[in-house]
Amino acid sequence: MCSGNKTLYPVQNEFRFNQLLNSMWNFEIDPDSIGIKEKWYKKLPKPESMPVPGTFAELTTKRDRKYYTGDFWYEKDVFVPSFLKNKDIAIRFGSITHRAKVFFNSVEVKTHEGGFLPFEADITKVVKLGQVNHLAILVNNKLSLETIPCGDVTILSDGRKANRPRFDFFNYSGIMRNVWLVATPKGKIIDFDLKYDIQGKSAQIHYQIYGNGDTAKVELTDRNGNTVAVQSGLKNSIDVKNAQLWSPACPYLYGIKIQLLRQGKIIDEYSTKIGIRTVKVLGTQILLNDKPIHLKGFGKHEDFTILGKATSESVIKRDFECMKWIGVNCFRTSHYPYAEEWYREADRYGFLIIDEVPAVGLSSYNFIEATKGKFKSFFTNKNNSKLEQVHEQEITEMINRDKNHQSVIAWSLFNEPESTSNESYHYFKKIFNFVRENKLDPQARPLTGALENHSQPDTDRLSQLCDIVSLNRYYGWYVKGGQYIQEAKKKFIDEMNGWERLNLNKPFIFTEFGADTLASEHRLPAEMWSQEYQNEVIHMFFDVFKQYNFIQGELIWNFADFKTEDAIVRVGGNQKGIFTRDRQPKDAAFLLRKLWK
Ligand code: EVA
Repeated sequence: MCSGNKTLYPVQNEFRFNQLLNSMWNFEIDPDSIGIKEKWYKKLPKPESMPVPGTFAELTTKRDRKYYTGDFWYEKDVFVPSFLKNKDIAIRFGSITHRAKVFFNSVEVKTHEGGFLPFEADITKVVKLGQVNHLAILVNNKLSLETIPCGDVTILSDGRKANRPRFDFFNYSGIMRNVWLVATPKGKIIDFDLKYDIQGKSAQIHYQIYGNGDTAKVELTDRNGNTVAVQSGLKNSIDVKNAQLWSPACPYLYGIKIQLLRQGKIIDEYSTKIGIRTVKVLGTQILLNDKPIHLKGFGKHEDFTILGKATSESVIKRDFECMKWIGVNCFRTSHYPYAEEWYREADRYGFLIIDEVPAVGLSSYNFIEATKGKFKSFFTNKNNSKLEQVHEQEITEMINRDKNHQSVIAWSLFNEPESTSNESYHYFKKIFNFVRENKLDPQARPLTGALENHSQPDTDRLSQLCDIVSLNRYYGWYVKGGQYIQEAKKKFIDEMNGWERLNLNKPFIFTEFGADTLASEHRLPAEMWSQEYQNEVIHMFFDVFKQYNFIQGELIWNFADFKTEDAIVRVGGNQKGIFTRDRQPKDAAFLLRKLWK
């Protein structure tokens, strides 16, 4: 069982109530961090309006606001109806980037570190029922080497702070996911674990319910709402004869209703959808429901024009429609856990997810320098114990949040950290052991992490920790691009021969490969940045993939173009998308559709 924040996705029934608080809120920046001293949590002095979910960086017309770094505040009046008396009442945030202090009726009720996972602020003791209450949140978006994602802050000549991300996506911040008022009974279901066994045509669902009742009743229903099985007890198994298994080809979902009882009386209820499926690694194969599966898909981002990283169910739907059209079955939530609504919809669409913690930027070089052999150690710096603690906290919260999604098939514990030194090995050995020894995931799904180009067969130290070895490779782009693409292919094959010789007996997947491409550019012969060149790189990679039978998947970088910081290698952001930022296909989309279908 995981420790840390436990916060089930809100549901509404006889016992539970929730209300979305999304709307225009009040907002004010606090560049001199005077808000606490001047009691801004009582009332903001000069607020402007700001949408929740939303992010100021994508909405402003001013550069200093776009890159604003430091403290800022949100404020909202919340009426809490009196019919919620005798309930536990909380404000639930889908996430706040990157850290938050929550005040309710001027009382500090919660602090939370980490910008991509949900948390609840319990307001039961300070709420005024039947009245308008005051909610204020102090947010801070500074990057540091002690938190994830990693970066640092520089001071500009006019005294302003400026974030320097060590990662290649725009550092959008604020309240970018849903916010709810939630009310739950005093005696309640706090959490539940599910585990599956499949034998031929039947399956067993092993469940454990955490809560303050003395027993539970669990009902499983089929797609049409007919009862399939009923079981009782806080910990037990449900037999399912003729089980319909969940897979990308047939994402069959059952309904599960959990009722918690105390002295024979139902005190709480929680319902959701579940799919029956198993995931295992066997030798060099990844098995879904005991059958080998080849992963086809993308590394993605939460990113869209005007929205930044703000959750939009329309974007989720459009992305998944494009992914169905192109014929993929998988994506990685590079480089942070996405909003919960992505996973709920992936369960329904039948997409497999490699769920990634925001451990990006844990290195002293960036993705371009990495290919040029620059090296300076990151893990010798003295901040590592704080970093490790935050890293572990975020893994715990991620697994806890997403463990019951059938779409999630693996956990990615890092993206491109320093990976060749003793220090990095020891750091990550602790991280991987933390997950395994504490049995954070009841389903013990495979662990992985994305390795950059320094991690060659003779230098890498982290693949030994991984159940699946994931490679990010830019042959034909950062390594020997354009007219040198033949050399790139040779180097790539040399590397893969090296891994083959090592005979790790593990599945390999490619979690990144690709080329920046402007949708406006056509070139004959193909040149870098043209659509023809993106196709050439894809052909080159697929050609090599088919030569090695331990390669079990390819997730191309990236699903769509996305916003980054300004840089001389970025034209309006990263252009490696197979779709444009507004989700229209580049030529490569048609090629991939042929290759994947
Ligand atoms: C790129 N390369 O250069 C990508 C980055 C990504 O966007 C990487 O993992 O190695 C990174 O974040 O396009």
